[in-house]
Amino acid sequence: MNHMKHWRIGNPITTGAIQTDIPLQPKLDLLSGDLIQSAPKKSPSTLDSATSTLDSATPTITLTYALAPTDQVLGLGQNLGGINKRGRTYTSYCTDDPHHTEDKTALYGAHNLIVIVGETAELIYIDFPGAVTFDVGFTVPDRLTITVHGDSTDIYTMSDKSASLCFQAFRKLIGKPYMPPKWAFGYFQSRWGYKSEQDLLTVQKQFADNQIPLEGIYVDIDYMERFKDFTVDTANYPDFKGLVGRFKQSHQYLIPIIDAGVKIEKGYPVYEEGLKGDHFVMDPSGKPYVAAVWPGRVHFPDFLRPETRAWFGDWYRYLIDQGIEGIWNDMNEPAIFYDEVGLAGAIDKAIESKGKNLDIDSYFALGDAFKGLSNQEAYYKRMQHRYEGQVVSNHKVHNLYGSFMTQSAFEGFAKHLPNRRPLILSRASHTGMHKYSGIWTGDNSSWWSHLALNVRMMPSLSMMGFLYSGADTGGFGGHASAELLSRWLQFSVFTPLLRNHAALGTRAQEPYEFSPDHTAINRQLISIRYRLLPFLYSEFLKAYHEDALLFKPLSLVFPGGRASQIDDQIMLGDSVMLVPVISANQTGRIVHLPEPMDLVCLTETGETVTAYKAGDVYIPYPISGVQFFLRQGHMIPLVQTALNTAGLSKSVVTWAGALGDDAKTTKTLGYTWYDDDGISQDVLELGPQYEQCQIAIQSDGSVQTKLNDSKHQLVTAHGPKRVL
Ligand code: MIG
Repeated sequence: MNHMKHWRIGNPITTGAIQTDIPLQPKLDLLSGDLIQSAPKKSPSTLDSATSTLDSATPTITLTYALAPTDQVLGLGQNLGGINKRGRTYTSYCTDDPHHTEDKTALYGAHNLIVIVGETAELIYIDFPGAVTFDVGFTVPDRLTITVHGDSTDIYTMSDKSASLCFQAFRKLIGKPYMPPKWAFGYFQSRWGYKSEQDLLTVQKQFADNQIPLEGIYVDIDYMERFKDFTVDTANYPDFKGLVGRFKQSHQYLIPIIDAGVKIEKGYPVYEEGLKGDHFVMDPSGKPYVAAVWPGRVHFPDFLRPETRAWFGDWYRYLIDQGIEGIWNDMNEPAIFYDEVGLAGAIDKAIESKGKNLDIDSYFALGDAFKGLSNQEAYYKRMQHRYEGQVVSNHKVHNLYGSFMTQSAFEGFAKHLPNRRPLILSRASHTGMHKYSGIWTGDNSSWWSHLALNVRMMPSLSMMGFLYSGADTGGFGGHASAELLSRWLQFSVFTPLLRNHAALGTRAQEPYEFSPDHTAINRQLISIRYRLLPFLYSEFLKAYHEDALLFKPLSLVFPGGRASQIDDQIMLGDSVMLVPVISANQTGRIVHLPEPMDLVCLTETGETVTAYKAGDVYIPYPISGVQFFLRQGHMIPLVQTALNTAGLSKSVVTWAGALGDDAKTTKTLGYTWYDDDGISQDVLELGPQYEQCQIAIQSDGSVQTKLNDSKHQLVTAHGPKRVL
């Protein structure tokens, strides 16, 4: 194995992503080709050239790799495209763009990790806080071109036998991920548009009346008083603290949203304190920078300053004091509707156009002046941070903003709710933010293609250490069909974050909003999530402690063959292969089985296991129930469902075991069951806590077990159910 190498060009700005000190390679002289000479000269990849335009006004550093035709390129975390990133361009520049269409190159995260997989695996991580572009065989099919938009950067490289070893080494480099509380693995309902306490209570009651499990409700911007952070609209929420308490009595949680922008309003304490403490980012003249988001004009806290993080982090106490144990940080790319200069320019253009005969060019230019007002690069160039003793434009450190906001929240919670794990999500992220929170994948749409995207994105998020993640189930924008929601739930019951969320103005998509039949189907699916929950939590803890991927592409487990090209089946942990249905009007799907595996079909109360041979097979997959394949020799625990995590118990456990259909020989099934108290932070420092569960089946059918003392039952592909 080769060790991680650390290269430095120029005088880079720290990102905070790297937690391990890796000694620097001798100074890198791009033009002499140091990096090229150091790169391996065999397959899969050769660093062909490294060039730079350091003396230009917009300097760039460019690395070019030759790709062999069969090399796969993995990584890039939260972005569009396939699991294999070839054939596309990608941009790391945290962007609030709610239209995740195929022509886009950037989403909310900036995750500059690439692993090229051929005969060996080559890792490249660009530790840089500004824009980076990746042309992965798009312009020239056999070339990977990485362009760093700056004159200085740190670069980490390593090569090893397999991609898995590279990802593990990378995770060690960036540190342990955020560990959510166990209740964060429950089912959450959300909707932008719940207006009042009454709305939340109605949702809670509907779930109860329909016997659908509910762990909590996300509370979107309308709970605030005119979109001001750390306020509550008392007209709609006369007793917020009381409400939070009532939910908690039912073991349910409210998760309010916090936005990055602080409303400019005389007398509003967050604004007044921010001004007094000099906490806001500046414009080029040194005054607090003015931009507009939800509340109208806002200032942005300068989260890159430790003092500002501590100040803003303390404000989460406002919510913690009312019983809140989880939050979601939104709009922290940061999203900007317009700034003063941008808006004035567009208005001037409109005035100029008045009375003019607008032709094809001027008509579209006028429209574009307004349509293009949001999130302009010019705004980020005007925003000035104070970071590590210098004044630096947001553009140069753009990708750090959301992460530092979320670090502030994490530290605020750690201080005011000590030793209790909070649920924290952030929309924007940079590599390294996985230490402080999970992410949701942003404003997707109620489209089948976005369900497919969700499936493909989960492994890449694992690669970056974002283990606690998931998509808006059912889709955020647009209108969900009953079928789409249920198919999406069949996948999302496996993602650590399971949240149904929808945008204002879209069709209601709570699980009971379609037909009585669909209510029953969705109840069943969400109930199955709770049967799986201890297993999911165990796999999560395992990935946490072992720096492993929670979701993996098939290519990592079955390299080389056809399986390595598949991106609508993924592995969960070491034993489970997920095979979601991701298109409309299907009653099943074709599955590729790289080896013999057993199909597990779950209902709310029962399960069947069926052995399959290797190869391509069509499996019926009805819209009710949950199915997946289990690798032979493995077993996984299933518990009895409950209406929330507080109601779960391990006293009765059904093991789904994959023995195949050959019962003649002695076989042993095993499972390492990780668990902890599910809530305190310090238990993680004790190291992994687990129980080795083992069932040996003799050729005469007799069973020997090493299990804890609860009631167990084993379900396998053949023979009667064995109660242990
Ligand atoms: O511009 O708070 O991604 O989940 O519902 C929209 C309203 C702002 C974007 C988030 C979405 C949330 C919405 N927010």
